[in-house]
Amino acid sequence: MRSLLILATLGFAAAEDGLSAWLRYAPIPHAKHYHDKLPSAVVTLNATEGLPVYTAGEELVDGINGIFGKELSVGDDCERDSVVTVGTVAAYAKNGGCVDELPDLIEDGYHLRIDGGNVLILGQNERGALYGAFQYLARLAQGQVTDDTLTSNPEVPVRWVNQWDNMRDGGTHGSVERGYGGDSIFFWDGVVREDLTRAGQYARLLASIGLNAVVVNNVNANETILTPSNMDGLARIADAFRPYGIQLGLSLRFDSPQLLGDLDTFDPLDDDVVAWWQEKTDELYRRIPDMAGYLVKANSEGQPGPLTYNRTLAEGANLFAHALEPHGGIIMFRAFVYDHRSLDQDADWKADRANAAVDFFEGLDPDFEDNVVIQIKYGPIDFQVREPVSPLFAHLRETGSAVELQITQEYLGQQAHLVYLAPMWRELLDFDLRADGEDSTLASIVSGQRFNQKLAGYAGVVNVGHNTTWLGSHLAMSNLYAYGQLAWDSSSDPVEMLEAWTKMTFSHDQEVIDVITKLSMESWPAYEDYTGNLGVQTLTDILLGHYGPNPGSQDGNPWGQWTRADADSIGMDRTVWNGTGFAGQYPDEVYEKYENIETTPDNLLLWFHHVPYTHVLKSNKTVIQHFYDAHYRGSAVAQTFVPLWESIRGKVDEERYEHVLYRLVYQAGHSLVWRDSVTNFYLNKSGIPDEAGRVGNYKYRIEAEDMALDGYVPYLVDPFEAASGSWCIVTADNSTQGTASTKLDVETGTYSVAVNYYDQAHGNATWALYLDDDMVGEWKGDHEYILGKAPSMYIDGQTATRMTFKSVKVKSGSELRIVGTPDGEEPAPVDYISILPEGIID
Ligand code: GCV
Repeated sequence: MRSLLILATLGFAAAEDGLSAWLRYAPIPHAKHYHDKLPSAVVTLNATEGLPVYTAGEELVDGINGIFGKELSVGDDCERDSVVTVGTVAAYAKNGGCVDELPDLIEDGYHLRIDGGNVLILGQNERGALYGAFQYLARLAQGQVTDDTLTSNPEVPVRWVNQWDNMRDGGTHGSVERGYGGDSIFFWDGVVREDLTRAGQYARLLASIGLNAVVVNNVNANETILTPSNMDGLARIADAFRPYGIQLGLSLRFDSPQLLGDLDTFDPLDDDVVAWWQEKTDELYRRIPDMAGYLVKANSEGQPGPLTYNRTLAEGANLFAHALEPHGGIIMFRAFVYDHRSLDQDADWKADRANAAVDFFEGLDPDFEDNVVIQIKYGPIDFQVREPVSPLFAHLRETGSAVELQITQEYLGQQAHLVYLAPMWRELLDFDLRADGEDSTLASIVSGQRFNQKLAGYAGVVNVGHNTTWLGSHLAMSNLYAYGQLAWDSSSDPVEMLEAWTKMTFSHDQEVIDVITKLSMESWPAYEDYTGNLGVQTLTDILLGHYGPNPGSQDGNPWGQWTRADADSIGMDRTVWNGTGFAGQYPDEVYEKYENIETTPDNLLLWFHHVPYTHVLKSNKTVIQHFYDAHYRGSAVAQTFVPLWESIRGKVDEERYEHVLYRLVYQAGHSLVWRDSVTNFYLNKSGIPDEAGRVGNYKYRIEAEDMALDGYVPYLVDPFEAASGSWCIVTADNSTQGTASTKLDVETGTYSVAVNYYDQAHGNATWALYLDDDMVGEWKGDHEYILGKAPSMYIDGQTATRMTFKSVKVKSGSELRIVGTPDGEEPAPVDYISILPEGIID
């Protein structure tokens, strides 16, 4: 039996900076006790350096050493006792192993047999063997040192991730579009990076959760990706991926033949265009024989496509399908097709961006080639906190579809807010579209089972960056982990995934597991509560960073994320009888449910219906009171995240503890910004007061514009609701220090002192807070270097921030003074200061 000498170690330092994510292989409690239940040697079958079985051997050596402190010898005798053998089924059979009894494996599947120290890991292919090794190691890392026999096959063949990496920094929305973890790990300055270490590490993480391909560049693609030197660079990325069985995919720009190839057309039916794409595809496959395929965004948000030439989307997709077919590649063609320039809500009550996907794809289903997969965002608009499942999934019967999920939290707090997404994905995957009146969960459709399609699956927009945390936040990595698990097995449970992830990422300590589970499981409902509820969408500023609150930005523009809020009513009427007709795109049972206001669930009410603010929900509350209550409830939950996390201080390494704490404190403050912005916006629109008297009444606040100002001047904020009382103060110019002071009219006692200010990009202003002659604290406006969220230079809901000093001793009649020093374009803005007795949030 041939084997491989494994000498290398993986070189992943134990530093707790997040780089190793859940693959830390950290020692587990009582590690030594397990030594005699573990293998003593590893045997890899027919391993070649740079391919997954070889990697599997390295991981097993490294993992068992890290977790248990046991060094495995590397041998070639799999007959001897206490050996972990890893390889393909074919290699095992060739080497005399008995495979007669093994259950069937499909592509990428594996068997795992654990019998004390004798462990057999067999993959249907090399990648499957590596998945099996990672599965075995994941069990060990969670302390499961028990005998077991299992066979695991992936539910779907397409388990891809998409990176929206630009070729250069300063491309659309930064180096990684909607990426919050730093610069691209693949590209820099228009070319592929020389050092691709992070690309290999990324592939390792993805392989460990069963994923199989990465589209490395932005769907808003650039034709220069196809220059000869960049194709050489792509080949180097593919080389970095290959040891982990991860394949490379590529986003293409539809008009590349014109931009790069000097053709005077990009018509998909033009012979020269067809030949151009074939040649480019052949060139790519010469460099990267195992390339996974292409991803194309066509006729959407400025990206060109076949419609320019009156060709159908199917003709556009098939252009690439034909070029890829000889090489076995697939084309992921996006359903995110809409025209963001011509939609007009005033001119046409029936206009609706949500209709676009089904309208554009209607009738094309039979026309797509077999190697086309339609990649569909989970909802009809754009990764909102709550959307119904896209009805297009029920329309494609012959062509396979993949659901596009977003791990990067574009509209969901951009990793500066904790939002564990698996519960949302669970609900979406379990949603039954009732196609032809039969069970048709989204999971069954994208597995290809429901409509008997061979190609189908998952595409996750991940957008990791150079930051050692990958996504910009340690806790956000549970989303990537869960995405992989769900793509492999759509029935995976959000809590179980989280617990497994926590054990491997942080600790086996039950308190740590309980705290992270509680925080994470409460995070999506809380975020929905304090951002946009009842199906109104997230209410982020959609014209700028998609981050902070700006409910007014949804309407009055052609982007089509409308709420149609006026003085009396709110919501998109998407009924067939009176509205945009969107509800009619669903199969009958679902259509009837959404068409009828009585059967539409409250959490999607405003998605489907336009109602007065006084409309009474199933909960017996009015819409407007629900808004008020939910925003207060959600932001109150976010306040609890901080003490919860603090309760495990010392049980998590200091570096990651502080990193997470910083973000949770920030989130607690920003959730209040959200609460106040949204509730005041709708109070102002509707004129209907909050029954509980909270909205607009903040008795613990001292408005900065009401303080005595020296060097500071009042500033009217736009949108008005992004400032308490609509005003803040800014320094008179960008070189004058400002002071705002007031005499405190509070009883002597211990308080939390909260300062709401604005941390803009383009400057690092400083603030210092004093009580009489004592400094309470000072801080800098440097979030642009700390939080990965979209930077903003405006004084608005994106930059509004709260700083809280706890347990401050305050004397009645003391002078409170805040001194702001501007820097760059940041005029040290202050909104208000709250003197909060114990337990009060305000
Ligand atoms: C990559 C939304 C995002 C864009 C993104 C687009 C898409 O519009 O804001 O940044 O572009 O979706 O998914 O193509």
